[in-house]
Amino acid sequence: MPANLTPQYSKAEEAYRRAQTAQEQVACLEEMLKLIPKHKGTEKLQADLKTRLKEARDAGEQEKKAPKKGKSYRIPAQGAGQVIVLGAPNSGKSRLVKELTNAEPEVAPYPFTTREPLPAMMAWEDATVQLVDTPPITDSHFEPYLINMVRVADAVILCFDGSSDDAPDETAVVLQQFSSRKTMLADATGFDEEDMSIIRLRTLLVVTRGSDLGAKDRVEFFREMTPIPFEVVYVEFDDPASREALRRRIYDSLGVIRIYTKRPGKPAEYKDPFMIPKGGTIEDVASKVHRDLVDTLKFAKVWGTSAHDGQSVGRDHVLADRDLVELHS
Ligand SMILES: Nc1nc2c(ncn2[C@@H]2O[C@H](COP(=O)(O)OP(=O)(O)O)[C@@H](O)[C@H]2O)c(=O)[nH]1
Ligand SMILES: [Mg+2]
Repeated sequence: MPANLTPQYSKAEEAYRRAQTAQEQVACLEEMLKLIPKHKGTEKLQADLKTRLKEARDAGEQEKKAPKKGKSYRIPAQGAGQVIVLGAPNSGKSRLVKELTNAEPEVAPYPFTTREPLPAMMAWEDATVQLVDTPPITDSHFEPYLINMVRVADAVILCFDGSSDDAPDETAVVLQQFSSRKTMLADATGFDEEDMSIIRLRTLLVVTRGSDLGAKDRVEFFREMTPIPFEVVYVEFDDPASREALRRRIYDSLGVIRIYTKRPGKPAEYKDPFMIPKGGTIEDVASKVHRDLVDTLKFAKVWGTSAHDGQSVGRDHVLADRDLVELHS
């Protein structure tokens, strides 16, 4: 992203990434063009947006004439974020979802057990994260709906069977299936800086059967085959401590913090936090509480690590995880 883009612009861009129809895309692109700072440094991006707007308008006309066919799943995001669990057959996707949530996906030592995406909620402390189990990916088997599902998600878990010599090749195939469709499993989520048709998804590589003696070598081999800018975490699902540690890593991969709110004069209740991005501000919290609050907000009081207890701060104050905020309008 070129410098000097405003938070408002970034939000519009986020909405654009999640737009499901050409009509929604048109609305988001118009908003982005309105919000983008008009200077030399953004000229290329402005031109890019105009091209995309024209394409989206054309696609909108096509959609009206011939509605798109093919299966699509729109799984409404819930909790702190939506994480899509991907991988080759038998890489441990369903086992991961089963161990960390209350869902009961079929877990079996033969491939292609999972056919449909299955969302389930994972708890971590007082936050929840939505995990989505998916069908396996191979050279010859790829459910087209996965592309859209991944492109609107917050993050990806890529499962890698640490006990299998085939895991490096099989996992490279998963990466290729996405990269050939302009979707890169990467270190951060958002549009590619150079090319707005490419979307990048923050990815956590989860090495299942991670206590296998050859697991580290297999991951190293994979790393030599293909650049993997992801975080890597080893897990053995038969070991309760190992699988519990995975919860935190998954939550952390979302890059969010928890903010509690209280009403003036009312006691603090540290429950049902609002989730905002790391580096987020008072204004981000206000927009989550009520859309009108962003305009009417005068100041806030903060208790926690980002301020002295009860300190009055402005809307640009940067918050820390588990801060308590009192909004005054
Ligand atoms: N011991 C052990 N078995 C695992 C682990 N991860 C997956 N498995 C087993 O591997 C098989 C395939 O797992 P599954 O989750 O169904 O694979 P999927 O095809 O990716 O959904 C099942 O028998 C799982 O119990 C692990 O960390 N440790
Ligand atoms: Mg499965």
